[in-house]
This record gives sequence, structure tokens and C-alpha cells, in this order.
Amino acid sequence: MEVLLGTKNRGKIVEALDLLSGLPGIEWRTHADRSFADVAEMGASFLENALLKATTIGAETGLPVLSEDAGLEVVALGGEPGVRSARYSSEPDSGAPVDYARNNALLLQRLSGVEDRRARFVAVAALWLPDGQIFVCSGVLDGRIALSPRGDGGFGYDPLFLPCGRTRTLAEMTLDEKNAISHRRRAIGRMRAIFEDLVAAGDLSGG
Ligand code: ITT
Repeated sequence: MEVLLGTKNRGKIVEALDLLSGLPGIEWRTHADRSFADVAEMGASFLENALLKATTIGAETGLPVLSEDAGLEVVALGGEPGVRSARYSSEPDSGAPVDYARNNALLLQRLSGVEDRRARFVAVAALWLPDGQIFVCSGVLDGRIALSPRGDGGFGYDPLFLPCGRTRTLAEMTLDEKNAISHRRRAIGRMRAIFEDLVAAGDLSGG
């Protein structure tokens, strides 16, 4: 039974495939196996965007689709960059490519002189099945924003994100270390139990 990962973000794909490994009865497919069009993320929340991606890519491909919308919420910035995390440093709707270094530089600039560095990562995963069933799981990772970027692992804001109680940024951790604690781990870990139920019930076989 095939399930398509509805994302083109390389960092997310690497982490998600690792988190989903070992689930019997499911063969994971990516955009390299089954291409799909980019989905404009017009939603006002991670939930809306995750559902939009899963349902749109599902309708295009006819395959069960697992999508995810994620981002960073910074307390002192009123929850920014939030749903704009991927394109924080670009004009809205400009279609400009995602630029992690510029996003990180803008975040540091906005937090310059700010003492309250509290932040959290949020991930919302949505699974769409061809028979119309939809499942949603979310996860959060609390932490704070470092004063300067450190590390080359992970992606996005990882070089600036210090999880609570840790001294290394997410980008200074291995894939296994990040995947043991991340927002994505929490969202996709919860989704694993749903996949196990769906496989046992034969609900994925129509896909
Ligand atoms: P898809 O829509 O194709 O899944 P995307 O990169 O557009 O890929 P999102 O809309 O969910 O994905 O945006 C996620 C952005 O939030 C991403 O570009 C990063 O800047 C940030 N982000 C999310 N999870 C992250 C993580 O684990 N580590 C660092 N940054 C993360």
C-alpha cells in the first residue's frame, strides 16, 4: 500500500522517512516517484495549510497523502513568523524561493536587543485517504532563539533554535537526536499509531 509524502522540502522528507520507518504494510512515495504541483499555502493556520496540501495533492494524484505544515512561533514577536516561516524574508505572494539564511538573519535582526527569546516549533500533520477520511496530529517543541546561528545539520531555523534544557541548537544535533525530541517527531509519532490502525483495518488498500 502506497502513501505519498506531500512535501518537496528535502529536510522534512529525510526526517519524516526516518520517523515513519518500520511501519509494516506501507510503501512511502515522494515527489521523486509521483510528481505533483506546488500548493499555494493560503491558510491562516498550520492546520488549514496542512489540510490544504493533503487534500489538494490527494485530489491530483489519487494516492493517500501525508502532508505537514510547520513553523516557528516567537513569543516576543507575537507568534511570528508562524505560517510565514518558510518565506519570512520575502514579500508575501512574491513566489520568491525559500532562503533559510535570509530568514535567520531577519529573525535575529527583529530580536536584536530583545531579552525574551522564548519560541516554539509547531508541526501539524494531515493524512488524506482516497475514500475521504482525514486524520490530523500535531506536535510542539519549546525552546528559545540563540544569539547567533550554530551548526550545519537540519534545515530552516535549526541553527538558531535551542530546545528547552539543551545547550546545543537543533542544527548541532544528529538526525537521531533531533528526531527524538522534535515537533515533527511528536506529530508524526502520533500519526504512526493511526497508520497501524488503518493497515490493520485494511483502510489503506483502496489507495
Ligand atoms: P512543504 O510545504 O512542501 O511541506 P515548506 O518548506 O514550504 O515545504 P512549510 O510551509 O511547512 O514547509 O514551512 C516550514 C518552514 O518552517 C520551513 O521552511 C522552515 O523555515 C520552518 N521549519 C519547519 N520545521 C522546521 C524544523 O524542523 N527545523 C527548522 N525549521 C523548520
